[in-house]
Amino acid sequence: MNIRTEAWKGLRLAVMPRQTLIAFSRQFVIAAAAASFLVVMAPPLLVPANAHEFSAKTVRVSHPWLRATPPGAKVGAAYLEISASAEGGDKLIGASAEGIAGRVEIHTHEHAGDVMKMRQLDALPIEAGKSVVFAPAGHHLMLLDLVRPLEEGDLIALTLNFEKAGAIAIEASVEPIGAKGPHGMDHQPGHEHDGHDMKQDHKH
Ligand SMILES: [Cu+2]
Repeated sequence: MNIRTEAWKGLRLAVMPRQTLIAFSRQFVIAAAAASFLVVMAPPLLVPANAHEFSAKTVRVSHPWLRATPPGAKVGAAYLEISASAEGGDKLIGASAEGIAGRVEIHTHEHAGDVMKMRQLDALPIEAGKSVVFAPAGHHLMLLDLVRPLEEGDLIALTLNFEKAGAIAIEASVEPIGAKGPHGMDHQPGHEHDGHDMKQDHKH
């Protein structure tokens, strides 16, 4: 190898990177375009933002869970948080648990004198920029006519129906009997503690 050849190689190397860079940036532009296309093409419904969030339009459902039920129990309850972005509110108009429960109702707990009673709600508005927490002793989704017991560790498919966002399919984890929150937490995330704790009673 003589010095001239080495110098020529050096020159070629000095020129090469620029062409490579141009080729590379062209590829990058194509990749970026493809990526943005994928984002645009992603289905707007049923996209879990992460394992415990599900959203459509302005609505987001977070940390859904249910309590395990004893053998033979015909009712169960699901808890979660529903929030609406600042862009617009929505209204929960119904829910279902295909293959799990005959029907699902939206319930709330209310003081009636000294006792707390469950009351069915036809619908529940979620205001823009606000969230509604479903938690033990408060709002809950009541699963009626359970086909089988809810067993700890199961994942249960539920569908929430919203006036504007339409159907949002979610998966809720089954937590132990007596659990007060998902994943071993002592409360529903987003829930403001009101200090009172009532006996869980889902008899109608
Ligand atoms: Cu209830």
